[in-house]
Amino acid sequence: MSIDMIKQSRVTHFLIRNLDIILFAAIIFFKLMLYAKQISPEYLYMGVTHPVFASVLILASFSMLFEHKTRMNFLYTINLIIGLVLISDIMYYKYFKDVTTVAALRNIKLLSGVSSSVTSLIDIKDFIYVIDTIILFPFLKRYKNAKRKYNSTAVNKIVFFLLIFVTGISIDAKSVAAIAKEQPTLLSAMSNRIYLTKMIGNLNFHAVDAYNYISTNVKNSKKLSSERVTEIKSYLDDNNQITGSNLRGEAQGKNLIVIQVEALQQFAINKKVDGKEITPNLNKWINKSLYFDNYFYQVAGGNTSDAEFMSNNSLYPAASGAAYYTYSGNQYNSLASQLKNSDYYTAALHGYSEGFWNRNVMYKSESFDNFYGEHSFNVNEEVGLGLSDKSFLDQSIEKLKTFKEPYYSFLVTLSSHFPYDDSQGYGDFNVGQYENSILGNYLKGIHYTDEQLGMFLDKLDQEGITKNSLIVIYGDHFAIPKENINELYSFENVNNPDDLKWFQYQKVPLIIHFPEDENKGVNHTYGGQMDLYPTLANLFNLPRDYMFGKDLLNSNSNKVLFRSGSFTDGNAFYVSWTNTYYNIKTGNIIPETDELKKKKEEYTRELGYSDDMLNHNLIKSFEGDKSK
Ligand code: GP9
Ligand code: MN
Repeated sequence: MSIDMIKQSRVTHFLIRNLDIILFAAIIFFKLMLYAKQISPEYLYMGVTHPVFASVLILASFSMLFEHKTRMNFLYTINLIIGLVLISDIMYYKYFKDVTTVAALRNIKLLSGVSSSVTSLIDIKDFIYVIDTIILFPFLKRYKNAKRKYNSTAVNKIVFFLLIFVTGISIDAKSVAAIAKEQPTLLSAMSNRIYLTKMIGNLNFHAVDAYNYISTNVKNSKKLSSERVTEIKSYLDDNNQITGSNLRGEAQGKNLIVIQVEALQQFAINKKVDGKEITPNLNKWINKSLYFDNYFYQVAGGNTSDAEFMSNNSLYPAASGAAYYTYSGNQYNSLASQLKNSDYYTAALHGYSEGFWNRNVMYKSESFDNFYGEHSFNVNEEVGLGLSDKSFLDQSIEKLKTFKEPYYSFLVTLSSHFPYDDSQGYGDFNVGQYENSILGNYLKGIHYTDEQLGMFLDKLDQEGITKNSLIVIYGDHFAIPKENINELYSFENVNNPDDLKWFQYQKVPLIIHFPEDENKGVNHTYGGQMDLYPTLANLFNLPRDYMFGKDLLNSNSNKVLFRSGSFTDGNAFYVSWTNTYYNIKTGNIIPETDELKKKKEEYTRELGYSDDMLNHNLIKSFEGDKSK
């Protein structure tokens, strides 16, 4: 027999001996690519073949460690499990346009309202993910009982395992590293799970999610000492002492309508471009409202969801990732829960995918009675990221009119979303020299959203809703990212910008409109999104428990603390990444005084307290202690 023939027969023997693994790999690869296609109806990113193939290699590599019969059982079982996971993922996707996570499954009870809708989406075609396990079953038995002349040695098994495993891991690592470079917080914040799955495949997504879930739980498994718990509790008791009665209960019993506006950055307020106001409607409403012009966004890895989290709980964002994802199973003392205790109906409204930022789970944890997400709206017009602000706000008014009063409605807009490139949707707004720049596109986008907000607010007026409602409007976070900040500086004629100057542009407007335009004026108190809940607690005469923020209407503190550890007290600004202090008035760098050092240490402790609150679900323990 020639050399070639010997080689040929060896290869044939190798393929026959490992037919089970080859078949398994082909079937799983097919299923994963079919799933990838189903969640990317518009365009399948073919780069996903690499991480998908890598994830199959990794799984297959473990089978090399087993004897023939065990190996068959292992492969068959894994194939069945993956098939069932893909069926559940497809059902979840069809309803939420999202991917299930451990946290979502763990909080499945929180999704009870939609489980029937999700299961109603089961389609017979989806059983393609498991049909092979039925067809292959008889062959499995025959192949398993077939006499084996060759059983590889333990060394061979380990060598083959390592070869295949390391190959799979290295291909996978390359794909995951690329996505981590493109969107650094995505793997920990899991804000856009569908995008992540499209990039790295279903198995890798679940591996990342499982890793996040386990690492958070391992980190939090250490029980807090009773001294630490007592220290946190006394800090919070002290921080939540009532510090005044200005406007206390002023809005008690009234409806509360909070509108979180996507990327509403303060620099656009009361400004013109090419002689025309950028936000004429907000400017008009500011003149008949209480306006806070030193109000900062304090978001971190959770971006928009952090803005919601802070505004509704007065807890700092997660140290990494998104609290809306990592801590969605915690108990909260949220604004909705407190208003519900005062017999309010509470609803969150947002015209985008319910699973984005894990809102469908988190709003339940925040005790909202209902969440009107994308499926609750007629997506009859899209501007920017999805349902147009115009259509969202028009439809939302009709919903508000059906709510049992008093109600708390938390609305989150969408159209003015980075990179603000839907110029057609935004309509004509001349931005002069800023045309075709991020800044210029933003001005168009926020001008469009301002127009819709103006119509919404005027309609509330016409419907008589403003007469017995408190209306709160604020921006969720910056609009112009750091990489485009020079466009903003040139628009603002800022020369020699430094970190202090950058921070001074990280404000968002906070507008509080009272019935009959009462209490209007400009309040210069330095504050941030952490302070909204305590301020509303004062206005609605709600108890103040477990809040880290201050009541902006009854505080002489100008403290604003950011997740990065940076802070201001209204006179100095501390920039944590350069460990530098600035005098706000003079703009000069100043030395660290004992007083500033003490504040820095106190504020660092405070962030730690908030982290422990989240990591150890302390509100649940504190509330449990109360009921004893
Ligand atoms: C998505 C919208 C945008 O629902 O809130 O979130 P962002 O990308 O701004 O964090
Ligand atoms: Mn946002």
